[in-house]
Amino acid sequence: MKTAEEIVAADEAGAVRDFIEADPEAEGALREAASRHGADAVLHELDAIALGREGRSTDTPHLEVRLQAHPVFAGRNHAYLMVIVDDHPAFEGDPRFTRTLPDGRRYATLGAGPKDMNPIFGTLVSSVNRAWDASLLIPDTYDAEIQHPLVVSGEMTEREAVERLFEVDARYADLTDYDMIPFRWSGGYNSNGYLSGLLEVVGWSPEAPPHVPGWDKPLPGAAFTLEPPDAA
Ligand SMILES: [Ca+2]
Repeated sequence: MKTAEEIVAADEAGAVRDFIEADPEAEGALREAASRHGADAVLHELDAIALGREGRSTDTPHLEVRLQAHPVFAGRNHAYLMVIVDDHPAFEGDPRFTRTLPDGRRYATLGAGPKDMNPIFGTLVSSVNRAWDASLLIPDTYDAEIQHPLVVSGEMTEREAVERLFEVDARYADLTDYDMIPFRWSGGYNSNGYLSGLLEVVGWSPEAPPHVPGWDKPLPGAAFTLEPPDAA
């Protein structure tokens, strides 16, 4: 276990939670040392933990996860996620978040679709910042902020919930058969089933957007089994 001085010297935000859990009495001393040394990342983490205890947004600036949908054909919608990190220090210089909203906040999207846009005998692939998801030119027919239940209950930070989404997405092998309109008896899944499956694996069960065929056939957890890139 690291000491408060070591954590502050390295400004190591990732060590703060374990430190406080091991010795709750030492939180004040850690905060005092972090203020003295200008350890901004540690102070930020301490604030996030304190806010989480009050059941409030656990990250500053607030990280926003939005479930969105845009029309694809015949009044049917394609669902995807927009993750808005604004200028949150944990995502500074993060290459996933280079796009900006008109108000300047940075975002990335998570979604899936048929490989090479070939819906016939296709393969379902997921990507960060798919062109059609990340584009602001295609108007959304649905847009709702969603919050992970464990963030609401103060057991997880917004940042953990967001990182978990990207981690699980990266574990999908992009090899499942694609069905534009999946049936229970067919072998494939579509972009909506990808998203409802991803959310389910991460422990998230938001209300479905309207007119999203395939949402009720979530890609099973067994499809998200690749070794995470870090562990390889
Ligand atoms: Ca993928």
